[in-house]
Amino acid sequence: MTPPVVLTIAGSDSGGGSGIQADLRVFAALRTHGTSVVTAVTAQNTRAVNDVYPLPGNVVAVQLNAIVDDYRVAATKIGMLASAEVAAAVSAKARAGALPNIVLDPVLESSTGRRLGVVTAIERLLPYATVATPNREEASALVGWQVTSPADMAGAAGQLAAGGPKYVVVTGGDLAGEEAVDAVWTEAGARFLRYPRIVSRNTHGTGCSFSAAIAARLALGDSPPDAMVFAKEYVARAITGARHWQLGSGGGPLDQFGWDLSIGA
Ligand code: PXL
Repeated sequence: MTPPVVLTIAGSDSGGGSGIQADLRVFAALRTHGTSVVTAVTAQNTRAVNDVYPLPGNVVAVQLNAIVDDYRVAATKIGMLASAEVAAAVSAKARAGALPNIVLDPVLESSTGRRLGVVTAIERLLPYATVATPNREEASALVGWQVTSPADMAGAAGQLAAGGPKYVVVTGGDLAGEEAVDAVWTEAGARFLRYPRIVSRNTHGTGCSFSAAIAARLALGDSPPDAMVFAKEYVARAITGARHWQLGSGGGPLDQFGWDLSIGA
């Protein structure tokens, strides 16, 4: 059977843990065909993001044209938008209706504190997104107040949903506690996704993998709420699979293939 096509619009991570490289592994693991538009090249490893080079807007535009002129894209994940110029090229295609089922991961900072995205650039894309997946820090930057507790996360998700995306999940995996809690906003209101916390130093690319898994499941026909529930479980299993990996001296990636097909069965 021909697999559905998923597109990721994101940054390249030379270390292979996050960005385009993580997204394409997720798409492959979930039996979809991954296509990719590179928005920036980063130089990084498991210790730090050393450099970020946004690509010129026209280089992003020609990649987008090549994909949408030929493939029937079923869902689109948007990650790192490191310049206003890149965001303009992407939002032009979104406005034209060429990017279906957008899952927007509003990437602003690496876990090591390097600035990767521009808030105003992300705000341009929000109205076109079906699902947005900010973490607490990203949600705080977008709503303009500090999102701290799970109740705050639900409030921020609702506020962001009023500005465009029908579904918003604010991830709280960085909050202390025995469970990793995410707040989901759907047209039916707020709910929480919970999973027992998995202790691992290898969590680089968690947010990327979560949003990519949602996009892949949308492409396979899931409703957005089902896709979010699936992605939560998928990422938990991917973290579990890489718990004892030692790929570099710092925070390593997830095992995107460390899951089994029985999820959701
Ligand atoms: O975690 C967000 C992220 C997204 N995309 C790229 C990154 C990172 C974090 O390091 O490097 C390319």
